[in-house]
Amino acid sequence: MIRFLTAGESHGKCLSLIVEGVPAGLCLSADDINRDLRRRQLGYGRGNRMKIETDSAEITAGVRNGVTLASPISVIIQNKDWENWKDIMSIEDKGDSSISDRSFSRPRPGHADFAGGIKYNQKDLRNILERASARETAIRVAVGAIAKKILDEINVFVTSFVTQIGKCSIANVWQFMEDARCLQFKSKIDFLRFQERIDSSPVRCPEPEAEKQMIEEIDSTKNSGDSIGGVFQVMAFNVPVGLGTHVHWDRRLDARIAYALMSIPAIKGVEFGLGFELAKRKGSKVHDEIFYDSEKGFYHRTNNAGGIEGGISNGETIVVKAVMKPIPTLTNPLKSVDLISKEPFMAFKERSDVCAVPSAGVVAEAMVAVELANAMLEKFGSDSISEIKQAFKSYMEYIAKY
Ligand code: EPS
Repeated sequence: MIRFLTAGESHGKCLSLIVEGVPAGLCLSADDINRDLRRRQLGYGRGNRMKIETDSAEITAGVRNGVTLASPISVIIQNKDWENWKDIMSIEDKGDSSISDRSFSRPRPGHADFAGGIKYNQKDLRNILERASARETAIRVAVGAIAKKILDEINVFVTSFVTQIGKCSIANVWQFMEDARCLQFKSKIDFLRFQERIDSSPVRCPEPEAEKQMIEEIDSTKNSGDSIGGVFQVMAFNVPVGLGTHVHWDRRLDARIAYALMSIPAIKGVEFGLGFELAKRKGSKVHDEIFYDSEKGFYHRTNNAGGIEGGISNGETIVVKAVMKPIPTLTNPLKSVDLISKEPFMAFKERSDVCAVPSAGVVAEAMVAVELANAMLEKFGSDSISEIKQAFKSYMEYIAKY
């Protein structure tokens, strides 16, 4: 079972990760992590922070000669912006009055500032902002990249794309998914080609017309001093039937994935397959009928369930969407109250992103990958990659003969 902890403030020295439960014998290098770190930094609508940072992972434990040892792995990502903040964010008490230069007490509606300030008895809301910041998601992407490496061993691939920004949405998500189904991703190279097609779009949307409208939407939002959210879809390909279980509430695969996605800052809703659309349809128009073919075995012709039934993967692509609310830091701020003077004021404003939905998709891939890797380790063993591959092989032989 993979367990991880992260530490780090947005403008602190670095972000740190300790991840436990990664099997022995997995080839792992910083480059495996850096590829996804770069993907998270991209996306139309990001603020100036991404021009400062070039996120890069340093593995400091748990790997020897490029191979995991089954011991805890630790990873660090330096914050380059720390140079500009080291007095304000100093760990040691320097008695420096400049610390108050970046203090604030006017919470931004929609942010953790207000509830966090009261809960932790902090008058300087920077003490809440720094940890609540989505900067922490960089290190989540690092743990996700390790989980993806585990999933690679059984040819399971996870990616995402943006389906909606503001009112602009992709017209035919299902057509795009059908194209992807046809590719089948027999190898990682096939999969990476598909992923590059998505990532080549500045908003990570593979439909050119929707992409154009999304970019215009972000531009007009920026011009009006506002922020905007949207929806992304995460897909996991080649997931075998039988990950997760119906037998207990906290082991259901969809429940675990939903929890993991809801833990990402600004995510307010999650849906699998047809999701909320299911409410409008009759059962006969929803459930994925089951077929058998002597060559391909059991299969479905539709995937309205999003690849999970009864908390168990059913052999189809796992399809899950999540909605991200608009970022709370606004250039034209909303009304707030100063927590010290209790006087009405406009909320605090600081450098921020206008839209971070394309990046949030990459973070969501990471969280889905962690949950899938966990379900995989639970089913096929978790001590060494060779043991897992052996168990996986015999399970697939069993399915073929079932
Ligand atoms: C982020 C870094 C942050 C923000 C953003 C995400 O950097 P800074 O605060 O220095 O601009 O750009 O965080 C938020 C939007 C937020 O609400 O905290 C990053 O690395 O993704």
